[in-house]
Amino acid sequence: MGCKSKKKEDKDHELYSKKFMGTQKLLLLGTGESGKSTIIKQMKILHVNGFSESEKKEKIPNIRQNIRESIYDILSHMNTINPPEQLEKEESKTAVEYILQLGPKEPIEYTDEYFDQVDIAWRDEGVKKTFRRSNEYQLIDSAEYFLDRLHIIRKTDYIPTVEDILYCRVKTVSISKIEFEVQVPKSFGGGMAEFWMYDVGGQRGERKKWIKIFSGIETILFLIAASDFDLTLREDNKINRLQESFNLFEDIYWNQFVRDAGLIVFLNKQDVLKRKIQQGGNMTEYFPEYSDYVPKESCENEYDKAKLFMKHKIEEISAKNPVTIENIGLVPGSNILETVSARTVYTHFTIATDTRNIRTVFDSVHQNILQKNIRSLY
Ligand SMILES: Nc1nc2c(ncn2[C@@H]2O[C@H](COP(=O)(O)OP(=O)(O)OP(=O)(O)O)[C@@H](O)[C@H]2O)c(=O)[nH]1
Ligand SMILES: [Mg+2]
Repeated sequence: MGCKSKKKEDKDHELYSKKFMGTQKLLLLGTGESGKSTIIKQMKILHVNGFSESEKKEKIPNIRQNIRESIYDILSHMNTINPPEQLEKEESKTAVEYILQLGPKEPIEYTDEYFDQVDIAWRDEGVKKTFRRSNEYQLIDSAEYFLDRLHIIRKTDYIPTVEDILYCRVKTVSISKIEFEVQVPKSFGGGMAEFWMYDVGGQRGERKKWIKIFSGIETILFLIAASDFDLTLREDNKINRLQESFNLFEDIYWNQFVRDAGLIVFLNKQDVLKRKIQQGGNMTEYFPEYSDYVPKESCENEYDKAKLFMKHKIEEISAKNPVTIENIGLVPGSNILETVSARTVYTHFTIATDTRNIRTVFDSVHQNILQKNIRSLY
């Protein structure tokens, strides 16, 4: 601030306040399960009125469905993974048969008998081993979280906690919006800024709907699940999930319909990435260039290196010459018709399920947006 003249500061504030009388439209983009809807839930917690008791109760069927789907998916892959896993206890066999025969989906009445069988199966070490190999098949992120809380979730008077709601997985198949206001820091002129944040479905089949809301978007928050490096897509099990995210980011970076929008990348699921790397997850197996990567910044451990590698990939994509980019076609409008001038891409490391982390990250996100808007007015 020190070297800025008073006059210039006044002008900044004047322009900024003018601009911020209008609503800022943010769009969450990213592949399936990258964490977009979780960010919407955090905005409701941080900037609206959180979840009422009746809203919490409404989530019970979804949470129980998460349990049902998780245990079914784990059990049905015990024999399909290579080499297969065996049950540790003979008594678990009846429980496994019971759960598999019910299938993975609603409708089901969640009886005591059902929860007892899930409990027996989940305690079996062979089932746990299959769970630990879940990158070899498709399993929702919250499987362990909910299965470990079975004794609470099964109760008739169970009311979900805010954390349960943040972990609950429901695939998005429509476009939704949350409206909220944020206090503007004094350094940017104070007052309130109004935001509309849009959520879309990220799986391949959902992306054709994206174009409907591209117009008028000022900022794109692009989510990448950093922990996806050892997973394949639900939609196509031959494609690496993290690679799909990088390709999709590239498509969006050069997309003619959103070329004026600011781009902010969230390298999300840092908690899961950290755990995977600490447990021996090997990035080189999936991204061979990782072995030659030497970070510019100093890093203390392998997790830090993995984080920085992903940031570096984003910078690499942003620095590419557009002439060399081909239409990847992951979203409509991604074919290059003209050169798009270089854009600033802000990157944040996030844990979407952690409200404190998201509060801190959004303090800087709002500043990124405010700065961009001040700059674009000159
Ligand atoms: N541990 C952990 N789980 C996360 C994080 N972010 C999201 N999740 C979980 O990941 C799952 C998927 O998150 P969603 O927010 O539904 O993902 P999405 O991007 O909206 O997915 P689509 O609607 O299919 O496009 C949910 O169960 C979340 O609780 C994170 O940072 N850490
Ligand atoms: Mg979603």
